[in-house]
Amino acid sequence: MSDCIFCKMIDGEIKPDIVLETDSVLAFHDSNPQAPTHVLIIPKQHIPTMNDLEPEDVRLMGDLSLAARKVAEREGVSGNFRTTINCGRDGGQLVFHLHMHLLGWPSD
Ligand code: D5M
Repeated sequence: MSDCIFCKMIDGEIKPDIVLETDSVLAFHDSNPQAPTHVLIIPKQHIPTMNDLEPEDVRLMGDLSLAARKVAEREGVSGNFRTTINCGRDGGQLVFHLHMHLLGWPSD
């Protein structure tokens, strides 16, 4: 999608602060952090929202979850994080390329 900011990151046109990259997933620091650690984990495939998921995307959603685990480890928040996927404008979604927020806090 040529006008999608997250696709531009995947294509290298915009350079995010990357935490993790795999064949199917990119993870980078959110530009407007809502917690000490705030990382977005996105599929490289352009899927606008959760409402657009198809049965063949099950593996990809698993990839997102495994990436979240690795991101939490890398960021040192394995014991203290949560993930959220906003769906639709009234669900708080601003960027229409499916993404998982990982919000994490350091241990005491
Ligand atoms: O979350 C969209 C998120 O995308 C929001 O937390 C800001 C983040 N964002 C937007 N542009 C950028 C860039 N350029 N770098 C990093 N993070 C960005 P949503 O769930 O759609 O409300």
